[in-house]
Amino acid sequence: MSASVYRLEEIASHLHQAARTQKPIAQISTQQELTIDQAYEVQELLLQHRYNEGEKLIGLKMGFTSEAKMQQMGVNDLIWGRLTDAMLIENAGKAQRSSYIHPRVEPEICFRISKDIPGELNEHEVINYVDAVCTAIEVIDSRYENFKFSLADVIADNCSSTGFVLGPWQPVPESLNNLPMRLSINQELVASGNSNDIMNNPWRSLAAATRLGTQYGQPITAGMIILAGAATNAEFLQQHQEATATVETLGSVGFRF
Ligand code: OOG
Ligand code: MG
Repeated sequence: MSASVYRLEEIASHLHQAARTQKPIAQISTQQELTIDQAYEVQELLLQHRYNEGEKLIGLKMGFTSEAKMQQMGVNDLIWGRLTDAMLIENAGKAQRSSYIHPRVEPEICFRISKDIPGELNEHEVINYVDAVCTAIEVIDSRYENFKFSLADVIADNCSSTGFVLGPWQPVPESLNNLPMRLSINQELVASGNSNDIMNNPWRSLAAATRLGTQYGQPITAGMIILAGAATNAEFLQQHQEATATVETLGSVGFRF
């Protein structure tokens, strides 16, 4: 065990620099103990760096809402992170590979919030606070070496959030259950799942966001977008490759490096 003990703001600053310079850092958890609550404090401090540079909070993301993701990354609890306007990649557009460290892509469902959420809601109530849904790709890019982390590490790192692409908004369907979800790279299918893989019902992921948002003092307000979490493994995307995600009935979305 190393003797170095960093203050929470120092950790936030290291993570911010890692993202800005594309230079990964060692996991915090191998150097000092970080509780889950402290990790969320680091995340808030990290976002403060981004707000200070002019970025705006536009939504939240849920993570580890599927068995596939928990197994791939070796963790076992839900996490949530923050999305800013600077992370948005235009649908069918291009992103700079050089602004990432070791980016991975994953297929997701995204909710658009229609009115301020008053507090914790259940999976039936949340439907009344959403006016559109769409297929999305999340680009995750851990600031830790080898994309390896503990639960506290990844929370502190804003849950690997780095980019996201949104497909055309669709009216809220009768049900979000049992929708096949696919991820392709250069038109080749690399991962497939089902919306049921997201907590048996993607609305539960949004309900969990209202619970965790309430617990950690992060309001969910009208106009925000919420990513429900990936239904499949995330896949690395290389320079000049193109990623496409499809959720049956909701449509497709894509971008390239
Ligand atoms: C953490 C983010 C998890 C998801 O959809 O489950 C996540 C990671 O895997 O790096 O975004
Ligand atoms: Mg994700």
